[in-house]
Amino acid sequence: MRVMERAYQHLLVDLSDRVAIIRLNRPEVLNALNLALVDELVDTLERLDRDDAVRCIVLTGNERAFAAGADIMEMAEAGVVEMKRRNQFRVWDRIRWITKPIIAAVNGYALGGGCELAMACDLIIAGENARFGQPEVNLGVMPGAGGTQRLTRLVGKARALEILLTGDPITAEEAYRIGLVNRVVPTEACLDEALRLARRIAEKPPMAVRLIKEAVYKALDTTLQDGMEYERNCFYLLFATEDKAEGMRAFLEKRRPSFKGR
Ligand code: DAK
Repeated sequence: MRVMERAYQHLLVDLSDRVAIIRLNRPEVLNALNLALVDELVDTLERLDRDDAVRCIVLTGNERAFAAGADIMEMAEAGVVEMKRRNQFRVWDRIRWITKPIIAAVNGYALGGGCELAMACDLIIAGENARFGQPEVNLGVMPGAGGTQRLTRLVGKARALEILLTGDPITAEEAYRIGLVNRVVPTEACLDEALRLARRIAEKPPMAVRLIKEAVYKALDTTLQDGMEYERNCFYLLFATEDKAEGMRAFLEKRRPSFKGR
């Protein structure tokens, strides 16, 4: 495992087998997402996205919390002008444009902005002790980083509204049942399971992985017909890659392909 040489304030970042691991690191406040952490996280995601040594990213917290939400201390005294001036959501939106797959490994609390951060990732592996929720309503506000939008798309109107209107957290099992997470594993196995999945994806041809991710997000944003055309053009594009030639040749030669990302 290579510790990525760089000074981080609120993150720990490692690289192993072409998988980057980002750990949120404000354990004293259950990884509450302050402005500095979100800035550092998004900058780091963008840097890893440009790094050819990285093919997949795992984002995690600790056993007690993935993240218990935006930092309430930082918002408590802020008025509307200050919140608008901070323009926090513009930073957050940049996560959407990361081209490499991001897997959230969630143990403990994933609440408010923490749940929104997990949903902004592409896949979620949950430990048995994970708790997902959008408790903003209990603070007199509402989600502001995708809680009403992504959650509704993921689990449907009725379930989303119950979670959003009560503010009550749901268990990992329930999150699995309603399609919010990919799978539930024992708490201590959560990161390993996410890494195992990430390493499998890291072996795949990077350009195909990238275009599959792009096309799936397109499906959430467009009509079926436009999405089908988008998919087809992505498919054709892959015929320009060396990895397509390698993948098909390896199949015909009955050997494992070795993808180069070209
Ligand atoms: N912010 C700041 N500090 C927090 C925090 C938070 N969200 N959550 C926990 N902490 C701190 C606690 O204040 C406590 O600090 P000390 O008292 O030790 O100094 C420490 O973490 C341990 O927490 P507890 O003592 O409360 O631990 P418990 O096990 O008793 O309870 C809990 C755990 C998770 C049930 C509880 O801490 C809790 O209810 N936390 C708040 C959860 C919450 O309401 N989350 C939603 C926040 S609003 C944005 C993106 C999103 C948003 C806004 C902007 N951008 C795009 C930038 C969304 C808004 C939110 O997320």
